[in-house]
Amino acid sequence: MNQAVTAEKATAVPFKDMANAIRALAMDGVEKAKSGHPGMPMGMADAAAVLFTKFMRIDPADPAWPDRDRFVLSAGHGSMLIYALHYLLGYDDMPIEQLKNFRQLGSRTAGHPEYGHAKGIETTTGPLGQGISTAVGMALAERLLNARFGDDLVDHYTYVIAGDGCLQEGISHEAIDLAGHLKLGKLIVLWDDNSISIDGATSLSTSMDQLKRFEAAGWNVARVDGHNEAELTAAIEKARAHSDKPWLIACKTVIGFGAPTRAGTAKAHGEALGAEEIAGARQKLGWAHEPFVIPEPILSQWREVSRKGASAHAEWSKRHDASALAKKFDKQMSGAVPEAQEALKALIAQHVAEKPKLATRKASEVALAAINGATELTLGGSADLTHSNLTITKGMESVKPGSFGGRYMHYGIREHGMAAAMNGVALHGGFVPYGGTFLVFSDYMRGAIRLSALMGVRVIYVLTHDSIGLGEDGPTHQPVETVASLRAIPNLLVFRPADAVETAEAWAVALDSLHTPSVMALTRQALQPLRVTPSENLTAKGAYVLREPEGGRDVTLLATGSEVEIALAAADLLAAQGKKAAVVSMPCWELFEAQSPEYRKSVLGSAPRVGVEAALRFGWDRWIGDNGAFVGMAGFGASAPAPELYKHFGITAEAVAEAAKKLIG
Ligand SMILES: Cc1ncc(C[n+]2csc(CCOP(=O)(O)OP(=O)(O)O)c2C)c(N)n1
Ligand SMILES: [Mg+2]
Repeated sequence: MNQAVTAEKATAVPFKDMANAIRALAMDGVEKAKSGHPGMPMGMADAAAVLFTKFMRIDPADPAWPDRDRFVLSAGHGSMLIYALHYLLGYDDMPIEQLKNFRQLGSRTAGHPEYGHAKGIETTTGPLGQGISTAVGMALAERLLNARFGDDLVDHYTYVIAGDGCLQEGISHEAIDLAGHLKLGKLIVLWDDNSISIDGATSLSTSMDQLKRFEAAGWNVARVDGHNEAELTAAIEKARAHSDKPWLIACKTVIGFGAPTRAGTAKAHGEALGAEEIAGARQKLGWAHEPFVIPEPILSQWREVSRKGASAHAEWSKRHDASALAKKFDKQMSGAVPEAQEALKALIAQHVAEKPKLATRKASEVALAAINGATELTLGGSADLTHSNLTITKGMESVKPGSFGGRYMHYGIREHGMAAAMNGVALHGGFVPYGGTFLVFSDYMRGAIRLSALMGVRVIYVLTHDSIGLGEDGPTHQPVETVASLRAIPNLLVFRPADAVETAEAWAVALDSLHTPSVMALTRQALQPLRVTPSENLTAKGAYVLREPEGGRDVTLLATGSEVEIALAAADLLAAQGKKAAVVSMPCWELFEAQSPEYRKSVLGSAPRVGVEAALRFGWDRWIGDNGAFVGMAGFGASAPAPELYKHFGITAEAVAEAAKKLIG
């Protein structure tokens, strides 16, 4: 009976007041900050109100409930929409003070929604196009888990609000093509079809028929008046009922809806409206309340959403507790892979004993075989370079359209879409995604790699063909600046292992790094075994002394990856001439930087240093110091067999020994 009373009370608040609460908070938040984007939340307030009051299944008291619906505000500039929603829904970390401190230092209400800053923010958005593409990964993870655990445990939707900008960005094409192909039917995108972006009308720059585009990519499409509650409701209902394909619902809206002079214009996009315009909007919308004040009946009806969500959550918990799969499900969602770590330990011992000569891409494949054999949590994939990246291992089935029992993704030739999807998979939880392409093409996915790092998610990039060592494909395919540019991204571990042991160690660290993405920069060409005695995981230290000469050092040779064996050969040449060279392998600069100053000093020593890497010098001065030398690339590579290229560009043991001798004097 209580429920009936609540429901009756709920219907007492007109829908337009529910939506206007969002509009008012968005206007007021942006006005107080004198910064931000009021137009999008005002335009999409009706769609958001319909979505959240009638459909979203979330429990703000437990924002990590695994079977919650996911919501992605792909048009991240409209961040006040999500903050307003979270206040209205009653998230305990989003009191009204947070909205009053929009965009201020230390507040949760950052300029764009930031994953981890506030509960319920499923992903960081703001770089247009990333949200919708990340959502594809979330919707994929949902289907993968559903295939394993059934509707009782996993059966939720992924909703996206995307703007014109998100759909114009190239990454959206990769994402929608992938989602349409796979038939991710529980993905529902609401497009804020307001025909306005920053420069003015979208007709300035596009003639695209988005509905036809999405249809061509295998989506269901619908068109509604984005200010009409009934049309919005019917469209979302239909989309939920027909989950054969993903859905695009084009919501025709007026940007800045309600603002008397700015509505429908680019002036509503990205600045505070000003007191006069806001007063006019309040009048036009029929919203007589003070700034940041939401009357109790409206607030109470909004909070009903959370109460409904909590009871859906409770029902799910009952199903979960009664399920024979509960334990397995919890383990899957925990993301813990202790069995894989054990398997890697055994593999490393085997490598030390057997001393295989392997390309590090091959060593990575061997490591993956151990990992994938030990845990079911990994989701492999490649952007159409599976047999170059060596990312598939025995027994891995491909994920196919409408068929999600496998755990290997053919992402297609869509590097950026792959990286964003992997972010979505990691954020959703349940899988450890890794995906491959050539190292040089990491530039094609840099936007998403940067977000992996900013959000702190465990995504592992398998980037093979890591230098001129790839040979004949030539300079278009030979990275020279790429490793340096990846090292420049904060909170990203860039591994360039030197042999099979270091490669397995790098995988162990990457799997252990729950809040840091990793890059594996791997060779095409075979490398000598270097780590031939048992030891702790030395790659975890970032750099370590591989060879220490007796009686002190004349010089220290620092190298990574394929150049470590060159440094060792140079040390031999120097020894023959009575010069004492230490050799340091530096598989991961970021981890070395994190060691104690004492450890770093003990590794680097006080003798002059030579850096060796088949890449540009950029960044190396940090390690070789003012009086150091560098042997590597000075520009782009060339097309020829790899051994010739190493000679041609002077990356040889002789050249390293020569550089060392000059330093020793
Ligand atoms: C990758 C990227 N490029 C550029 C921007 C800067 N930017 C922010 S919003 C915007 C216009 C977006 O237009 P639309 O999605 O239609 O948003 P609306 O004006 O309708 O709110 C631009 C260019 C960005 N945030 N991300
Ligand atoms: Mg727009």
